Amino acid sequence: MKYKNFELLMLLGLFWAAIIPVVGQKAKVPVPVILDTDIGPDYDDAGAMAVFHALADQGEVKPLAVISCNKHELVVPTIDILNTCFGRPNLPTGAPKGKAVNAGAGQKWPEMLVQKYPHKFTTTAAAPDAVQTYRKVLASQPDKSVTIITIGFLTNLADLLESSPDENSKLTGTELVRQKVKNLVSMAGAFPQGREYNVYMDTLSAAKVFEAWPTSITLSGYEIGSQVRTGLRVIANEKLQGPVKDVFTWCMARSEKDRNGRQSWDQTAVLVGIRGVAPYFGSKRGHIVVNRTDGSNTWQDDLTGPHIYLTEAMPFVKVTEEIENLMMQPGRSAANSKGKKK
Ligand SMILES: [Ca+2]
Repeated sequence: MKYKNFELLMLLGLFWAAIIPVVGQKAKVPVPVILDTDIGPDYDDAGAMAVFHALADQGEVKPLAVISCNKHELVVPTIDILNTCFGRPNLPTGAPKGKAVNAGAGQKWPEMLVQKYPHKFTTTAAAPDAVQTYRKVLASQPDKSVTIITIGFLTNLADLLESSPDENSKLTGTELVRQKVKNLVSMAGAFPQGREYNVYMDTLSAAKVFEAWPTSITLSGYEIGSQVRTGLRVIANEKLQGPVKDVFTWCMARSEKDRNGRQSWDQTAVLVGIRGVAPYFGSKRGHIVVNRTDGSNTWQDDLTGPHIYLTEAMPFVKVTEEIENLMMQPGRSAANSKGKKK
């Protein structure tokens, strides 16, 4: 009897050991996200897409689409390569069809990627209209559920606000955003003031979005990502293979100023868009104000304002470590380690 009681206790112990972590864990609800990128001119977008897919693999984000805000011919092929290598080749995409920036990469790293990895889109122009993709994806989602993360120009979002009812939704663009979007997170601006690339490259779109967007906006400014230098551990990681490591290896070798890692503006926006501001950053509430003549911005403090910008909270070295860890997740696809052109 004594032995049997002991056995029973052991079984009960095992039962609780198995059940307690499940009960104690906060259930993760994946955040539905549309990512909007200019991928090419800088390679932090490649790092940001790695973070995006790593968090999707961990069940923290439900990727809805990855859309280009840049007309350069290799942007959508590059998005396609990364989505494919991370095991999500069929994510909806899109590209601007109207007036938009056309900016390639000085270091020609997208040219290197398209030579090496499979992709079905051979040009950006072959992708569907970005606004149509936004409208279709947003219309299919529950109300007030979608987070949009922009790590490029605000072109598509300005066009989306102006869009008319269509077969996807009877709502105007502004109405559709108000109904479906929970929050917009943008790597844009400099705080409390400055002149930042994603704003000044398409100033009018940025001004329009920041004035008229009908949900809250979280801004990761220039001064945040510039303190987060990633890449050294990525390129030194012998177990890691695939396009993200290739891009960082290629670009860091070609840029003296990146020898200690590349500044990681876009990764900060993806991290915050999916996991939230805390514990990584603090924030300041108010309004961003864009100067339409030169694309610079200022800031007005306002405790009831619709915008926040990120401030330092966790030491930047810890944020860097967290982001770099996510950039080194291997991804789900075998193609990630056996890149080969179709
Ligand atoms: Ca970018």
